[in-house]
Amino acid sequence: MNYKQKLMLPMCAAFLLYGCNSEDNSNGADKNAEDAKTVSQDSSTEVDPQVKAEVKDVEGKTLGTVNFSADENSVVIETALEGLEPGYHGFHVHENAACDADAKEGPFTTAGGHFNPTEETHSSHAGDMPPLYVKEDGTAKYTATLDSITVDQLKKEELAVIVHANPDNFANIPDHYGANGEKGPDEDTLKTGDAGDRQACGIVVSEEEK
Ligand SMILES: [Cu+2]
Repeated sequence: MNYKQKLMLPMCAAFLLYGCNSEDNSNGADKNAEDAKTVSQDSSTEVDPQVKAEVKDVEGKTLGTVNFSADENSVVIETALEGLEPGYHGFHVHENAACDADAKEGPFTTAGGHFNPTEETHSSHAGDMPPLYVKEDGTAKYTATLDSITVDQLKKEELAVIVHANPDNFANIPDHYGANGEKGPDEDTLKTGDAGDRQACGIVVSEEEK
């Protein structure tokens, strides 16, 4: 190979590369358009309006917000709350978008029972969420993933989030806890998990309604 031949090789390679590149560019443009399509599809799921509930205590003080967002076939629940009693609290989505702290039957009883469209026993209610754990300083940070409720239901059904005073036993009272000849959980336990009074409430609203 003489000097000229040696010089020609990289030039040809460069030409081929360039030729190849320019072809690639036109394909690349299509590919970019495709990518843009994919991205806009992705962002349309991202901008899919989230659902939120601003949770307030009986005095009307805001304790924080509960966020619901879709993740494939699940709902991700995220919240940071403050001003609660330390320990575990029953935490549910209830069937009415009504948070009346002065309700005759007791604070936030206007929210009704747990969201339970399929009429299951407690622990299988669509509105049942894992309990909320509140730290000694009265704050709670919480993330849970559920496939028992959908963002669509949260958007459309006019619901509320309730924080209860007591832990939730999910109606799990084994028979050997029966007292006075009565065995197992009573009707109230089966319905509510004995989570007690309602300490805070937030109406579930879709971002698109705002
Ligand atoms: Cu509840």
